[in-house]
Amino acid sequence: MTTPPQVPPSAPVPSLSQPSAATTVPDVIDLPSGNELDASAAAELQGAQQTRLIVVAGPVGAGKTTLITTLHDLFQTGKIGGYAFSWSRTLPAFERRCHLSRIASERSVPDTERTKFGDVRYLHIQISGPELPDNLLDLLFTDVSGESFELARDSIAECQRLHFLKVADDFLLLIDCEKIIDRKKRNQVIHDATLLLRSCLDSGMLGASCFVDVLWTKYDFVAAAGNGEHASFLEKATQEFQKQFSSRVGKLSFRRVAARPADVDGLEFGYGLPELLQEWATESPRDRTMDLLPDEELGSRESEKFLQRHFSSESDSK
Ligand SMILES: Nc1nc2c(ncn2[C@@H]2O[C@H](COP(=O)(O)OP(=O)(O)OP(=O)(O)O)[C@@H](O)[C@H]2O)c(=O)[nH]1
Ligand SMILES: [Mg+2]
Repeated sequence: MTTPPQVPPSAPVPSLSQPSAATTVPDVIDLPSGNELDASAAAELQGAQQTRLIVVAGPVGAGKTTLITTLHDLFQTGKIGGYAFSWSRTLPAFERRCHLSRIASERSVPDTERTKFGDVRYLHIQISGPELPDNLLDLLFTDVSGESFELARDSIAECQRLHFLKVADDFLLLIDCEKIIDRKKRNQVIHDATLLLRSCLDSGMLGASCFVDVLWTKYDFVAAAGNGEHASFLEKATQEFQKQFSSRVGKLSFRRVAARPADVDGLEFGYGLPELLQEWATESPRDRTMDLLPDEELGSRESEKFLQRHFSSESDSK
């Protein structure tokens, strides 16, 4: 039988919010559960430190969850570029999402579990590196099912339900190259991605300073097809995006990404992700606080009341 750790009454209690004077100090250490964060917990985290919110958007199966979990996996083996993993508030949540891709799950082909349709969840990674303010940067990623974005693409009202868009620093628009190499599907895929970005902007949900990265995900499919036709199709689509959106967002970039590529020459695991991380670490769309809680979800907890009081004047003036 293991003995519970003895904690002196004066030991600090790791917590995202400061305990009030009336709070009694518990006799066990209150370790974070490590579950993914809901909007309220994400707001508390943001209250504690400056955090960059990265919205990972795209239709079902585009590779959103795999992109985030691959970052976590890459950090298991060392630095990415010059940046080291510092800590995560959501480690077990990462591990659960990585499970199907691991040998332990006894699958012949690595896979990612479909994200369930429902509320937004957030995954957190703190990185450290010499160029960062205080040598640290907190990254908060949304993990939302593709259905939510498909609804938002087709309806401004549905788009307005995705309240986290309002405080996004980065909007990653994932476009699935497995579909791009299918000549019957590819025009529709580009059209759908254009509609989603337009819906987010026309609804006023995505700010004009937000950085938008169009990610050609599963790029291994284009690389494996090996003919220049797909690459020139992507080039034309890039020009079309630039024409429509470059003046409407803070920055518009395009990247080839293969978070978990099949065996294709020249494409390593996490292809394209170090460059993304470098961008987050070195360029910032704005300096501001964010309020992740939609007004109707502001509850009665003290931390939520604090956030409401603290940020309401700022959001009123937007
Ligand atoms: N070949 C290849 N497959 C990938 C890559 N990235 C992801 N996949 C696969 O694509 C499938 C869908 O990936 P997910 O990350 O679950 O996609 P998602 O966008 O989160 O999907 P929803 O949660 O359903 O919206 C999984 O089977 C992944 O293994 C890649 O770079 N190359
Ligand atoms: Mg997912």
